[in-house]
Amino acid sequence: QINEAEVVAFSVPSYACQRRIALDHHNTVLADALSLLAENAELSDEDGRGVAFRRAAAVLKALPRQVTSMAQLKGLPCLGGHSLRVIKDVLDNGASDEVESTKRSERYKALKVLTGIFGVGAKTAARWISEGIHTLQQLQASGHTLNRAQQAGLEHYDDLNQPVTKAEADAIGEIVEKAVVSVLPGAQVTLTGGFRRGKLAGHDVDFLITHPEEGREEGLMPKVVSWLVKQGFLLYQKTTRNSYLESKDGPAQPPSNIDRFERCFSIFKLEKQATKQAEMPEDSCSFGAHRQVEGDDTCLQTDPQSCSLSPIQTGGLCRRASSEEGQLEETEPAGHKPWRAVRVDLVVSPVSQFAFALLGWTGSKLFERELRRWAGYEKAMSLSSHALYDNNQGRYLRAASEEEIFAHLGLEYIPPSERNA
Ligand code: DCP
Ligand code: MG
Repeated sequence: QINEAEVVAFSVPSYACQRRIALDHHNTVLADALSLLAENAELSDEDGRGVAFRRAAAVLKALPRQVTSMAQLKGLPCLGGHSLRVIKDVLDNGASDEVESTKRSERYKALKVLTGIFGVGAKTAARWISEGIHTLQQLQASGHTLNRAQQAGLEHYDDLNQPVTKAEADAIGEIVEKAVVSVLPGAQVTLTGGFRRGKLAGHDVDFLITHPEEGREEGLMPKVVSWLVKQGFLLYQKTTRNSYLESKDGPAQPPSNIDRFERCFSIFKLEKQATKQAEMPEDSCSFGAHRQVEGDDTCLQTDPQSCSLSPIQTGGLCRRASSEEGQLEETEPAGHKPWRAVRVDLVVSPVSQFAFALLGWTGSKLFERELRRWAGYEKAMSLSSHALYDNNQGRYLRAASEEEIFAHLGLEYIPPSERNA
């Protein structure tokens, strides 16, 4: 019996950017439950509710021990009534009815399937669902005209819904590096996004490109892209222009989360041989992170729980683990093509903005949101992936490193591996 009066309540600072959140934490079940509700809210175009659940999950991720009683949560920030009900349900019954029924709901499943198409967001998916379209087959039969991104998304659907491994990210990094130095010697490529935070898998690979001499990076993206196209590395690409203009008097544009760097959304064609064997963990079942035997992709994992393939690919089962007596089975179900499609984002930044771009593209998304909220509400500053503007002083604050930006913001420095809010 727990004497509630003796329970020591946890304490956590209000903003996620004040906390150190490693990938591993003590409350996975609770955080996963809240994250699923956050995802469902985001897929339903209810971003406000989504953020509330993300913040609640991020508080649980920051706790030093597993939560065992509601009393421990007293006084913690960001835990609203709805989140507390979900937590209580999980603590009392082992699972939350709301989470379980959401997972089973036709609408959630259809939203997952349709937004799994590159180029399809929550709004488009909702429109299709209202027309009775719940599956890829129904979408194809509907005769809807898809844009170029969505066509590519559909064409490479299975590949793009397989998690990208660190080994694959590194293999792509080598190609991007080669492309970049070929067209501009001295230019530098940095891996950002989830992989910079130490994640072992991601939905895409994010790179930031710069040159140590200001201005030399101008016009770099089209050159890199045409090098990659010429070498046959791109299955799809769309480049957007840099439209950011910094004025001396203040932010040239109202503070916005939308980046204005030269940016390329692409789909890479990655030869499977290019993925280095040595970097693959042997005990993992995520696609690509398995042992290669005689040049074929095979997985030695027999526990379906450790398979990170999405249920879309596996129909809810790890295909490899479902083979008889855990026999080796090939990963690629059809075609045996020697390559796979991978989503890659490239961003070019002038070196004067590099630290801001690096901080802005390392994530997590909630960590970024919280940094901007901290800057605005607590410091009267506007932070973007380009600059930091001090509204009180009426000037931009320069920074050559992420450490300097945290210092400007009056925050303790948090390294990338602890920004997994
Ligand atoms: N980002 C941003 N604004 C955008 C797009 C991205 O601030 N419009 C930032 C926050 C993200 C980072 O860039 O953390 C990379 O975006 P991803 O969507 O690739 O997110 P992650 O890399 O963190 O996750 P994943 O592992 O799923 O790729
Ligand atoms: Mg990413």
